[in-house]
Amino acid sequence: MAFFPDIPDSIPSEGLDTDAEFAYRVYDPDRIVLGKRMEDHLRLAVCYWHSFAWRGNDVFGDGTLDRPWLDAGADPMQAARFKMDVAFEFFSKLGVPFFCFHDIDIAPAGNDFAETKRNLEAMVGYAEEHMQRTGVRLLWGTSNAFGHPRFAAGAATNPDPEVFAYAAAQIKNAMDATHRLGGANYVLWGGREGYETLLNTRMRRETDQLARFMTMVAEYKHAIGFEGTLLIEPKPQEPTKHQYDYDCATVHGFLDRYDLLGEFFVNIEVNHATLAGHSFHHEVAYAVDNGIFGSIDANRGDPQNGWDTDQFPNSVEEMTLGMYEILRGGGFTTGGFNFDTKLRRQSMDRADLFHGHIGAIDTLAQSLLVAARLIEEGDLEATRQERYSGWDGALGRSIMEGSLTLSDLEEQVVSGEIDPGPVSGGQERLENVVNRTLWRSIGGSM
Ligand code: XUL
Ligand code: CO
Repeated sequence: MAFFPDIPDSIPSEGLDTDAEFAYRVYDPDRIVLGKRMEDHLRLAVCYWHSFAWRGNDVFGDGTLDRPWLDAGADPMQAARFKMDVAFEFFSKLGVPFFCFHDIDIAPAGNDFAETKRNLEAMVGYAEEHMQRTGVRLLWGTSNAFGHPRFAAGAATNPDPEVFAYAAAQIKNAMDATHRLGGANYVLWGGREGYETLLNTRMRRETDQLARFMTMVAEYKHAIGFEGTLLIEPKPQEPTKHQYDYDCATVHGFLDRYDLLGEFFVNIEVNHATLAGHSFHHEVAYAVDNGIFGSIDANRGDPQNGWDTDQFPNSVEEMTLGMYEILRGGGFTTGGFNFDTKLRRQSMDRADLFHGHIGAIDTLAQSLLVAARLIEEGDLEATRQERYSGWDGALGRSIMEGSLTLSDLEEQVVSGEIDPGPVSGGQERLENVVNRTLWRSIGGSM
């Protein structure tokens, strides 16, 4: 029996002039953009946790959403299968190629770890059947090593090595599940890998533990022959006051320090970037430029508050700027756009989950078109090229090759041979270039 009986079996791509609520206006999986299908550019995924494992509760109030499988009293494995049936009905009606999950999203905890493991294995088997039937694939799997009270002081960074060991066991099983389901990536978000107060914390020892943990994860990936990409998801804080994987630059420094570059890449979440005081495209550009770009969680924050609201992306401008950097870096390899998005608590109609995702998917599709146009027209890149062209000349090359000293340069400046004048950065013109391209895209002229 369908959980979404009023929604058509698939969401058609009907263009901007359609009146249909359940239709894509811009997203068209087969449309070719820069020589590649739109679906293959975006690699869209729905997240299991906020969409199906969350009731709409917040710190001030109970769940509001219609999620009958979460009701108390249901047989846990039966409820997990019901939840999965609904999840796959949703994925296939929406027409996205991928989904993402945490271990505890798909399988209930047992009375002990061995039973929890059996539950997970059984639900992975059930997921395999759904994936075969629908063709929906796994973008990434992950483990929730932050929710249970045993992880209150961290998982890998816990002062107690037994908690480290417990997290290791849990993550091994989640990696096995991801491998078995052919996941394209495995994600590690260190929700409690940070501190609440420095007064009780040995920061360096905790980061050493985190590095040891990540090394074990990389070794296990190779041991089982998992070919997906390992991704670390940066976030500056929340739930902890300070999280060690603060932003892309911090993660990059960590990977470099502990000799893990090449093993881990980043899963950048739009609102984690803004919570870290960066723009989304700053984080993407940093990751691309430093060879650690992996995947995206596309959910945004609210500009008026400082917490993780996990809203559906709806700003074409914000997503275009990030998309431009992604395209400039050659696009996704194993990564994609995951919607780590929450409905608002008042969005309690079953259809709201569709509205949120449909709007978000069209926003990304439109951003792709605008970013592709910016790449094709080449103005931004040509301006950058020209701005740095001095570095291709004799002086720039000699400086970078290391053949000039401070004294050599001083000599040339004293002699008047070098006497630079200020040059405009042209920011306003470049912002106009982006806006003109955005405006041209309104009305479907792309
Ligand atoms: C939390 C967050 C997580 C990770 C997966 O802010 O983004 O949902 O994406 O654990
Ligand atoms: Co996320």
